[in-house]
Amino acid sequence: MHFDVLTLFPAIFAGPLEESILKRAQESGRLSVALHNIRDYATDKHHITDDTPYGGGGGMVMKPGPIFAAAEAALAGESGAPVVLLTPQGRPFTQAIAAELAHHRKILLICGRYEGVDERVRQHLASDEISIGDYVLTGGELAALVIIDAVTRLLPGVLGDPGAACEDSYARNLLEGPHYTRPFEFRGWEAPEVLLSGDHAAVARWRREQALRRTFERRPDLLKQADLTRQDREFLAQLIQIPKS
Ligand code: 6GU
Repeated sequence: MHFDVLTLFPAIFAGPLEESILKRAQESGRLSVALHNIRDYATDKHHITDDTPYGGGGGMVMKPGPIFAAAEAALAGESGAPVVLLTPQGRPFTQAIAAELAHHRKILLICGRYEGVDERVRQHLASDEISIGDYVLTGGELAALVIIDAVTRLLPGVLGDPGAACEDSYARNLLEGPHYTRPFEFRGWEAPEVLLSGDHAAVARWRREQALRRTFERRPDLLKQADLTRQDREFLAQLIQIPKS
């Protein structure tokens, strides 16, 4: 997967891309990220990238010219790559969108600053607009990193365990249940016996029930989209009758 990122602040990306799984994904050739400084595409003497809004009012608006020029340089005549504008007005980012983006070979991410981007970027350059949640960030850079991270871990070979990405929360519309590791007893708090029983079917059932319980308690909205067996539904029905046990 190749990401081209258009930003006024390329240095924001250095830390997250140089650690852990994103670092290893680049080293193994599964991920590449090209950072393009929008300022380098401003043609005036002072490399100005924003201007006051037509019609007045506060704040500044990012000029269309440098963004179009940077995008055209990054795409180099290629067509078909998603051009994603990061903006709080975009569609809410989800695991399903991450999975959809992971099918592409190349993605262009445009980081807007929060005050705004000239509307012609949305209308005539972006093919998609994404928001990472209902709060306002100072710019799209952190959102771009969130998308790069969520997409990269879905690419084949990026996670050590090939099943990890489809097992996790949200892929199945269920939250994960609790995890335990050694020691068995920590400060008087014991791990659940069933996990040490060696009974794989009992462990699998317990984990499933914990995931169902946690989702029911914290995110009941997710249960509507989850793939539930008859046994799952019976367990949930029982929870509704005796909620806290
Ligand atoms: Cl993509 N950009 C900004 N500036 N704020 C956000 C966001 C994006 N997603 C949530 N808040």
